[in-house]
Amino acid sequence: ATLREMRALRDEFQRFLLEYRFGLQEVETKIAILRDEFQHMHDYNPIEHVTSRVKSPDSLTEKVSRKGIEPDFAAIRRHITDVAGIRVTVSFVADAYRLFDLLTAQDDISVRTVKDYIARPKANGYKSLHAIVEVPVFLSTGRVDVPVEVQFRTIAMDFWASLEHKIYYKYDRQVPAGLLASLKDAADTAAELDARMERLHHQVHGAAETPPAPPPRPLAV
Ligand code: 0O2
Repeated sequence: ATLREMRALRDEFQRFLLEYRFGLQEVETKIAILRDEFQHMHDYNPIEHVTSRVKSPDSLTEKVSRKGIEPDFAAIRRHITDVAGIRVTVSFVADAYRLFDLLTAQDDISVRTVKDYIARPKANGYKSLHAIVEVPVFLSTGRVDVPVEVQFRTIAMDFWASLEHKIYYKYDRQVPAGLLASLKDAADTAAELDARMERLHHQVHGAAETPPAPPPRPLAV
């Protein structure tokens, strides 16, 4: 490729990632507003911490090759929906669903897919509530709808997932059976801890102080 072509490719890649960064900022602001308003209205903060990342070029190219996706920006846009990712770690399981409901009910957000690994954990024990949402971003060139993967999980689920993630890569995705069984067992212990903490929380604060959950509604998927 000529130098001019290489520069054009670099610019296109930077712009590609920039759109995801903007999408992430929009969703981060929405989560921060919900947190601050919750604190103000209910004197209660359901969010322990929030982390976000735009997928690194390394991990993006690895996924493109692993999934056999055409290496062009349009195909990547279409098939890889976790270029922008935000992880919301909450205190209790009920908070994960409450925040999910509040975010996805906003009328500039559209929900593309939901994977409820809290209700249906993965075979290895992984739990989290995942949603791919699309958020509008307004650029000088017009509106783009950017997909952002939002993961909601409790501190216990996050603790488990971060250790499992390290083990998974340490063993290059081939975790020995004994270790897999121990991890599954640890996931059950984490779930038990979540249930106990939530019961304790209710005992201390009583149902009255906990903001009511929104009315049930069909998932928009
Ligand atoms: P990283 O390093 O966190 O970015 P796919 O994304 O195609 O592999 P799928 O079905 O499209 O899988 O998405 P899914 O199941 O919603 O999972 C996407 C993300 O959820 C992962 O991103 C992880 O962050 C997390 N996740 C899913 N399953 C597990 C698991 O078993 N253990 C742990 N620790 N995390 C999990 P990445 O890109 O794989 O990794």
